Amino acid sequence: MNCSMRYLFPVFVILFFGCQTKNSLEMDLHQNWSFEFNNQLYPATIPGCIHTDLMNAGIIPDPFYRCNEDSVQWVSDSIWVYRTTFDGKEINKFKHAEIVFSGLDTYAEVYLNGAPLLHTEENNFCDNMFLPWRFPLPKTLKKKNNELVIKFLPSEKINEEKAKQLPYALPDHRVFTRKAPYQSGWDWGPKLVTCGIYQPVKIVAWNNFYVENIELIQKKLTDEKGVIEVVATIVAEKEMALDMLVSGKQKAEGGKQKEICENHDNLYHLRAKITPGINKISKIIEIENPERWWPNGLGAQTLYDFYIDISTCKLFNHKGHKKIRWGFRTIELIQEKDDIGESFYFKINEVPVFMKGANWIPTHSFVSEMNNEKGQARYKHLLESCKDANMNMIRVWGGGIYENDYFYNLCDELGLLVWQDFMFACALYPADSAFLKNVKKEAEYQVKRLSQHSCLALWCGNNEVKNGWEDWDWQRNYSPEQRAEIGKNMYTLFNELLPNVVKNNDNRPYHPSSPLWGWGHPESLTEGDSHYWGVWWGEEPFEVWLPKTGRFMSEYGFQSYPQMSTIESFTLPEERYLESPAMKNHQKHPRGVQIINKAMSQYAYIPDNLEDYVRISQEIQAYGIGKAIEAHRLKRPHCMGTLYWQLNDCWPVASWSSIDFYGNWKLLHHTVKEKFAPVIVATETLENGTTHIYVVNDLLHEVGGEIVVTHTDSTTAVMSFLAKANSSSLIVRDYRKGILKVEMKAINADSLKN
Ligand code: BMA
Repeated sequence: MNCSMRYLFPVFVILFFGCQTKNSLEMDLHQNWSFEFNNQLYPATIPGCIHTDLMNAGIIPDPFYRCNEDSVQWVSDSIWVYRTTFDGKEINKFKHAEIVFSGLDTYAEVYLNGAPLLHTEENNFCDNMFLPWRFPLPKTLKKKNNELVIKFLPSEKINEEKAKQLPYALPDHRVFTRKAPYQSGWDWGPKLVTCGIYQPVKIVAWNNFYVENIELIQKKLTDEKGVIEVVATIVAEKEMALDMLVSGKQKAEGGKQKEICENHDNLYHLRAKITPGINKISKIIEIENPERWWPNGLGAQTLYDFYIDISTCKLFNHKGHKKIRWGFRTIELIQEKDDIGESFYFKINEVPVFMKGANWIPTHSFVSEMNNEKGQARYKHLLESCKDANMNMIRVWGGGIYENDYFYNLCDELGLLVWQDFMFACALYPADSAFLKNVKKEAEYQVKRLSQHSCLALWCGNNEVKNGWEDWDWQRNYSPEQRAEIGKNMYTLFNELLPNVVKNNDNRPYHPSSPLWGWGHPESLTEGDSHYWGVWWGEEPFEVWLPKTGRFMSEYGFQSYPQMSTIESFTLPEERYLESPAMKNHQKHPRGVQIINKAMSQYAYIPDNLEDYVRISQEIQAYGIGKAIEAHRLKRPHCMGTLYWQLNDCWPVASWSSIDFYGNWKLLHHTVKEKFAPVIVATETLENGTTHIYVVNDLLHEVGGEIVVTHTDSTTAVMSFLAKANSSSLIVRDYRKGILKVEMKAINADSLKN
């Protein structure tokens, strides 16, 4: 059961491990919470955050509505105190007990019955939103009404204090706190710097031993054999013998399950001796002829469910202490010098795969809203929409959060590979030893957690930090010595610390910064990944996509307005025009309207009413991004991936998204589905007006069919084609001028089968 499921069913759970009854206890602590405001107590929802609690109490209005965002800024400046009570009677029966917070946002002091729980050498308070926090509880608790108090300190004030300690100013002060960057406002998101117990909290108590973690490592994979190692971390109070048993089921598409080992006790059983303190025990498991997990579009997402039981005697219940799902696949990032520059592409199961997908931002301005039932439905809809639109990769962008397990489980099931940024974006970061130590703990925790998902394909150090440093005019604010120091700091963080954590805890590839080069550099077209923002930021026309295609297009995009019902959700009827304060507050790009207007006059016209403006903005966005996808795909193998900016929104807003905050597909998402189809026809118009016609075939076998060319004089021409497997084939060279459209017809149905 994952954390978010527990949140849905907040009940006492007592687990029985082994022969001793009541060896351990796990108890959710989500009840009876309140927060203080003006010396009064109000009920709090846990997991949750201060903004949603204040909204529920009727103290602040909905920040998404009209210009309310501005009127709730005071919330971020205050100290917020949360409290609850719990009984100690059951917990006192155990020798060891801990309170475990899966996530606190962010600076928090924790007190139990008036005494601080965390005053270590390093920390006076919790200081990282991306880490769980565990505190040992005193040996004896009060039978009733133990009071737990959490005091959240305002992160922005702490940022200002930390900024003063540096001899030079960094471009953005949010960097001093390990907290979701987008809360500070983005060019598609409101500024809502919240705080709270945003993830589940529980009490864990045990006697004899406690299973802290179980992980699975894929050691080797061939067609004949899949070798994995199951490693359990166990905390014990005394020397004892333990049994670990692993059983499993294989689950192919369609939900069919079969046992992978019939005799549990003999096959994957380990008896280990453990000693007081932390122990690691491991067992190698070999699966004969493993079926592979494939990304969406290339085959089934076969997943094996492994159930791991740990006990002091051989009485297992075979339900498993922990279930880990695994899909056998290999992942490589190929970066090799070639006659263009240097390649940047993924091989999955030894096959070069063209990546089709989008950039993912957090699905809500309040992270706590992602863990509840509504949040899970939002995840499901968005990720299923990715699969529907023929995507095979999602980039979790570095200005948001490391997503919850529910997200990665869905990606495993849907065949969506994940490009995972570490949470650093568009800024310069400090590198003092306390900061680096904190980041190291965060990276170790997140790498271990996410390495357990077959979908995870790549770790990337940050979003646009290198690009920002090289191209965004920051450097002129610093002396040569300061520049050298900042450069060194970036190197320490992104080229030493993070890759070392990845190397020591995972076998995925690491890429220091996305993009490798900013879009003004010629190298952005010849090596690494590229964010092409000449269109939009540079106001260039869509026709430049083709010559500006790099080796892997990890960002590019164009804005549109969300549909009228979404606009209606945040405006009064009389505010439904572009220049109204409410509409302007929901267009965060400084030149957004101007850039859309320019494209409208170039490709259509600027309408005089909002309904038409919304429609035409979506048509232009769909046309423009559709053209980009065609260009990137027809240029394979020069280019081997295209991830547009951005899939989704965190509130109702005008943005680059293809799906709005309420889950409505914009026209773009329909176009993406078409343009990401396994086989498409794509065209390249040359300067002399003639056209090259390509068929791009991502399938692993040849495909045959017909192309229909319609001319401007309404005549048509039909041509048959045979397109090579997993490539882009030039079918017609220099086709005459005067083409209206080119379509693909009658693909040989058999050849579409995998
Ligand atoms: C990209 C992203 C975001 C931003 C987007 C649109 O480069 O990394 O920072 O929202 O541009 O401007």
